[in-house]
Amino acid sequence: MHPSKIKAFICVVSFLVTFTIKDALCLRTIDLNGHWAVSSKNVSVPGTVPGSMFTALMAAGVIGDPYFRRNDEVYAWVGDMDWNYTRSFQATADLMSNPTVVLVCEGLDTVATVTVNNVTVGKTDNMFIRYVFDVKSALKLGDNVITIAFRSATQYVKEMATSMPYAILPTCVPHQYHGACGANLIRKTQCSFSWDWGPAFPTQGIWKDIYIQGYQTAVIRDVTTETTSSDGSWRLKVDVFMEPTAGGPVQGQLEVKLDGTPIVSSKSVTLDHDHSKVSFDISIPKSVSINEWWPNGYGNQTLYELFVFYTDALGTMNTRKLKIGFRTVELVQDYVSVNKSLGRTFYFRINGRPVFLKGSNWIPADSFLERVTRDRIYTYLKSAADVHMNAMRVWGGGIYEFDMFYEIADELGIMIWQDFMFACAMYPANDAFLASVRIEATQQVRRLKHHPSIIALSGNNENEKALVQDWYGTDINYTRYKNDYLKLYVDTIRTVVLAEDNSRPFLSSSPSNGMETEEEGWIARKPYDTHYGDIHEYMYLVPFYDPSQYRIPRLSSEFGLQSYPSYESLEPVYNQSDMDYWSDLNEYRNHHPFGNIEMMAEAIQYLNLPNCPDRKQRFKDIIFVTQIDQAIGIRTMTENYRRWQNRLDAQGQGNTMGALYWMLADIWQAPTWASLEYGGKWKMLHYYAAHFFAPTLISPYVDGDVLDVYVIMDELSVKEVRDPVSHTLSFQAKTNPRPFSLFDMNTWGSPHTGSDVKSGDFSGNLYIQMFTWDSFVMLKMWTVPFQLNSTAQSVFRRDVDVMVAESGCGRPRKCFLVFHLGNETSDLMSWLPLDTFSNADGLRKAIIRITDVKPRTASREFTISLTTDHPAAFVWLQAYGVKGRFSDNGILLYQPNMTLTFYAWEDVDVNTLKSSLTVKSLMDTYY
Ligand code: BMA
Repeated sequence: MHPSKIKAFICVVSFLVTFTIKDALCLRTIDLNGHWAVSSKNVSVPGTVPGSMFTALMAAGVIGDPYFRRNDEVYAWVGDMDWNYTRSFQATADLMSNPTVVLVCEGLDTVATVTVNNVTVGKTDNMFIRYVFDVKSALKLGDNVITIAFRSATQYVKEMATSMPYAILPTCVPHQYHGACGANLIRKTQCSFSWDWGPAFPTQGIWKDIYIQGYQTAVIRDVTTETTSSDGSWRLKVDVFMEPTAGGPVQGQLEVKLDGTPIVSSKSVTLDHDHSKVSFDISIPKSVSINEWWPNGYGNQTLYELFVFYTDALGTMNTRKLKIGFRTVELVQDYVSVNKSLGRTFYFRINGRPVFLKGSNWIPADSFLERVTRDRIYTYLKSAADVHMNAMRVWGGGIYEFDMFYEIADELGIMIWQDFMFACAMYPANDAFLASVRIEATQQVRRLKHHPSIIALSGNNENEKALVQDWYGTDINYTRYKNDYLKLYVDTIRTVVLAEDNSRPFLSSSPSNGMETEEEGWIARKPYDTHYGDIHEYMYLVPFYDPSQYRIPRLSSEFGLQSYPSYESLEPVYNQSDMDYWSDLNEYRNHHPFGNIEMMAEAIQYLNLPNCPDRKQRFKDIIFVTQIDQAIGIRTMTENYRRWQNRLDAQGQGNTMGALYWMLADIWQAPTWASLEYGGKWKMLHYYAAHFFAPTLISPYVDGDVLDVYVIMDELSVKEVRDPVSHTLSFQAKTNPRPFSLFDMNTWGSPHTGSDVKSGDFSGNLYIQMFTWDSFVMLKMWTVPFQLNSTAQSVFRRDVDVMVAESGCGRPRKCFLVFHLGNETSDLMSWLPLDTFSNADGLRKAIIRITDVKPRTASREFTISLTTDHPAAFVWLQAYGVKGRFSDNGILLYQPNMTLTFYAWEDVDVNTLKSSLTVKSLMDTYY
C-alpha cells in the first residue's frame, strides 16, 4: 500500500475506533491547545488554552477568586488592559511540504492581531467566528512562535463609540450592574460586560480550540444535514462544505454513510474556490426502518451516526462524524378562530404531534467559559430533563453554546430555541459590522444545523420591543434605529438563515408576534400581543400566587421571580459580616434594581417575614422565604399556562402552548431568577418544576370564589380538533376512553424515561381531601369521576365556601386541600391552601425528625425517613456539603411520616450524608 494510503487507513481506523473527536482530523498536524504564556505590561503568567487571562491570573495567584465579594469591581483593571498570548511550536518538514498550511482559530475572544514569527497573519474582531488564516509563508522549519495580541474589550468599545456617527443605544448598563459600558459595540458575549444576574468580566483569550492544518488538496470544513419526511419515508440532505487548496481544481471522492443502516452515497468531486460545496440528497427507502427523534416525554431520542469521508487522489483521507436525528418541526400559526382579529396560534408540532413547550432559559454557565465542562452542562440539562422539561431557550446575550451542549440536548430530548447573540440593545448596522455578522450567522447555522434538538432560530432577545417602546431613548431618531434593526435582523441574519437552513422556523426576535410581526413589516405595532407569538412576562409586585394577575399568551418564553441561592453557596464568596439580608454586599450582589426590596414586598403578601434576632439565622430564613415565593409564583404561572392550552376566551386569549421560565442556572453565586444555583444545587423552584411540569398534572386553583380543578395530560395521543362553527382549536384525545390506572402515570419527581407515549384517553377518579392546619385528620373527601377528552380539562368546580361548610373546617384560612389521581393516596397528588400563609390559622412549629437514612442497592441513592408531630408547610431538607438532590423538597407534610430519596452526584457514605442533613419548615422562621 502507498504510504499515504496507509496513513489514511490508520487515520480512519483510529477515528472509527476511538470516536473521540467530532472533527476527525488526521490533517490537524499541530494542536496548539495547552500551555501558553499570558502577559500584559507588568505581568506574565502561564496560561492554559482554551482559557482567558482571568483564570490564568487566578491560577498563578496574581488575583483571587473573581467571584469573591466585589472582586468584579476590584479586578476591573484586568479587563482594561491588553493581553498577549504567546507560545512556540515545531513545524516539521512533513507539514511544510503541504501546499496549504492554515491556522484554525475556532474562537478568539475577541479583538486580536495574530502573528507567526512576527509576521501578521490575521486580525479578528468577532468571538463567534472561526478564523482560518494562511500561515504557510510565515512558518519556518523547526521553531516557530505564535503571538495573539488581544485588545482590551472595554478599551476597544470606547474607541468604537467615538467612531460611530451616532450613539448606539444604550451607551451603558444601569449602575446597579457594576458593569462595563458598550457591549453592543463588540461581537462578544454580551453578558461579559455584566447583566442583571451576572458580573462584568470582559475576558480576553483563546476560548476554543486552536490548531495548524496542512493539506495537499482539500479539507472538510463543515457538514450540515436536514431531514424531511413525506408519506412515511425520509429524505436526508447532507451538505459538505470543503476548503480546497488555492490554485487549480483538485479531485477527490466524497462518501456519506449513515451508521446502522445500509445507506451509503458517494460522489467524485472536483473542487475549487467557487465549487466547494457538495450536496447529497438521499431518499431513504421505506425498507430501511428509521426511528424518529422525540422530545423528552414523547418518545425516544434516537440518534444516528453520520460519517463523511473525503479521499483525495493521493489517498489522503479526511473524515467527519456527526450524530443526527430524524424529526420534523413545524411552527403552527393559523387563525385561532373564524374571527381573524382574535389572532393566530403559536405552537410547535414535532413529527406531526403538537407539543407543549415546558422548560426554561439558558445563559452561559460561567463567566469564564473555560470552566464550563461537559459534566457541568450535563448536570444542568439532566436536572432539566429530570423535572420533565422538554425545551430550553439559549438566550441571546450569551454565546452560541459549545457543541457538547447541543449534543447533550439531543441525547436528553431538550428542544432548543436558539437566539442569535444580540440582547437588550440597539446594534451598529454599518457595512463592517454587518459583514462580520453575516459570517458569524453563516458559520453558526452550519455548525448547529444537524442537531435535531434545535427547533427554532430567533434574531435577538427583546430588541424589537425595546425599539418600539423606546427603552433606550431611540425615539429621538426612531427611523434610523428602525432601519438599523431591519438591516441587521431581517436583511442580514434572516437572509443567511433562509439560504442556509430552511428546515426550522426563524423568528425575527424573542419574543415576537411571529407571522403577525412579519406582516407588519418586522416591527409590530404592539409587540407582546397575547394574540400572537410569544411574550415575556415579569410582574414583580402583584400577588404572585394569584393566577388571575397574569396575561394569557400563546406561549410565554420568559417569566420569572428572583430568589436567593443557599447560604452554603454564598459562603465561599461572602465574608461572615456580609451574611445579613440588608448588608452592603448583599445589596451589591443583586444587580436587578431594587431586587432585594422587591423580594420582601412579594414575601409579605404571602407569609410573615422571618424575625429571628440573630441576623445570620434571619438571613438563612429570608433566603428560604425568597425560594418559597419564587417556587409558588412560577408554579402559579406555569400551571395557569398549561390549563389554557385548550381554552380560548371571548377576547381570543388562550391556546397557550409553552412555558419557559427565566432562568435555569446561575452564572455566579447571587440572587437571581435561576432555579439551579451556581454548581447545580436545586432551589425550591426546581423541585416544584418536577410537579408543575409533570406529564400528568392535577392543577387546582381558585377562580373567584370557585375551586376549579384541571387534569392535564401531555401524553394523551391527540388530534387537533377545530370547532366546526367558530373554528377554535383544541387538542383532543384520539381514541375512546379507557380507565385510568397508576400504570399510566409518570409520578412527579421521578426521572421520566420518555418512551411510553399513551395511546388512549383516560377516565378515572380524582380524590379531593380537606384538611386543617392543626391536625392530621382528613375532614372530608370528594370522589370525582372524570373522563379526559383533551390534554387539559377542568374536571371539578365548586364554590370554596360550600366546600368549607360541607367539610366543617370552619374558615378558609384554617384549611387546605390535597388532591390525588388514581387512588386516594397515590403519589400523583397536588395541594392548595385556601388562604395565604400569613393568614393561615392552626399552623404551628412542628417537630420534624429525620429518623432514618439508609443506602439503597442502587449506588448513590439513599432512603430518608421523616416524621412530624404536626402538619408542616414547605418542609425543606438540605445536605450541607454533599452534592446531589432529593426526590422532592419544599414539601407539604400533612401526614406524620414520609420517605424520600437522596440522589448523590458523587460518592458519599451514609454517615457523611446523615450528618450533613438538616430539615426545617416555614414555621421555623418565626421566633
Ligand atoms: C429578560 C431577559 C434578560 C433579563 C431578564 C430578567 O428580559 O431577557 O435580559 O436578565 O429579563 O430581568
